[in-house]
Amino acid sequence: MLNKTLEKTPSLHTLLAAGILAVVLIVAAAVLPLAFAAPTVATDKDTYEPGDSLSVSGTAAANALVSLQLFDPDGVRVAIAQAEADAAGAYSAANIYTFSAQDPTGTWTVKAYEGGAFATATFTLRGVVDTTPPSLTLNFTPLKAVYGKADTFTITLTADEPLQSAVIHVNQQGAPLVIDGKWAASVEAAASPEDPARWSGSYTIMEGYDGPAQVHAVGIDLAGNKGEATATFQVDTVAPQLTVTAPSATTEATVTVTGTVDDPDITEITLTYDAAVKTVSVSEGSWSATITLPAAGSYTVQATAVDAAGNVGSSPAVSIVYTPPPPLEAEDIIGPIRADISDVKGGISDVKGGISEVKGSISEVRGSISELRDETRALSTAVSSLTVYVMVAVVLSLVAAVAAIISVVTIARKVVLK
Ligand SMILES: [Ca+2]
Ligand SMILES: [Ca+2]
Repeated sequence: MLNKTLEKTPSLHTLLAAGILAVVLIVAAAVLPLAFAAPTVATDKDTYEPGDSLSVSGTAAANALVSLQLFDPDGVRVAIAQAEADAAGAYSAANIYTFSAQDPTGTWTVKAYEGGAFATATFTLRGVVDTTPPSLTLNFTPLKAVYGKADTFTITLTADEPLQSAVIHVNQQGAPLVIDGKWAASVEAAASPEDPARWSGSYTIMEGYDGPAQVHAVGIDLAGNKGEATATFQVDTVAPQLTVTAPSATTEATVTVTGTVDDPDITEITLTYDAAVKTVSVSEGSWSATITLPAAGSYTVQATAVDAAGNVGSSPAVSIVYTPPPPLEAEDIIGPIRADISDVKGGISDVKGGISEVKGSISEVRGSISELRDETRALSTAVSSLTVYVMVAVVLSLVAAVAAIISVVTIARKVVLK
């Protein structure tokens, strides 16, 4: 029994060996974490966005080399780096990766390997936070300089980014903004199925108003930023007013018709007189036309004009009764001719008297010429007689002169000879 008991009782050696093993295990448990510590790793932020750079730091064995690897949410390794721990086991690696807008958002992982062990850290990459309001423009289709009565057109709001919502309001000058408790001028805008940045709706001009209209649009981008845009367009729902003035009765087929139009931008009107149509130019709101009525009868004359917005205005219609004078009798034609012949005869008689007077004058001129001739002859005779007298006088003068010279010479000689 004793042997059996002894066989079942541990020996002193066995107890000693078990005690030593326990001590070694306790010591090993206390020492090993220091000698073979697993590395640690941490990122400098919890959340990054495109443009940010990733820096990590951690601990490892003193002076150990730490391998760092970066994995995106899909498990794709996108970067590797290395860091060296200092004597105290601390390491860091700055800017091991810079995130771009193309990087997938979500949970990323960085792993640090050292001495056959590794540590992991996770962080979040989110998209760029949009704080920029959308830039909006407004367009009208069809685009008109002036929109007229009941014109319907499309107002399109275009943004530089997709919009989650858009509201368009129109304020026609003078028109009520609210009718029956509803926004009278709101436009039901909807996004284009192909382009969430384009929203449009149709608008119908409210009748009875004239002048500029304002459009105000608000668009909200996907991040909730609000953009605004304004535009104006011109409204004219008032038809031009015209007058027409014409003689109520005429005996002439050709008559002059005049009138006015109140719209200073209208340059021509259309004049109708029954089936006939004539386009007439307008100058400073007035117009004048000469029309020829084709036959006797009563004519209805009316002027019509269209303004830039397409509004049509017409003058009141006026009547012209054309009654041509009765046809001419034979005496109506012969009588004036007879009077004309009589006048011509009187004229001829006057001409004859004139000729007679001219003849008398010619006769008188002839007599004068004859008298003049006689006087000329007498004058000629007188001149001839005078010529003889002058010559005799000259000869006598010469003789007297010679005698005088001879006397002087004779006297001189006597003096000299003495
Ligand atoms: Ca934006
Ligand atoms: Ca008008």
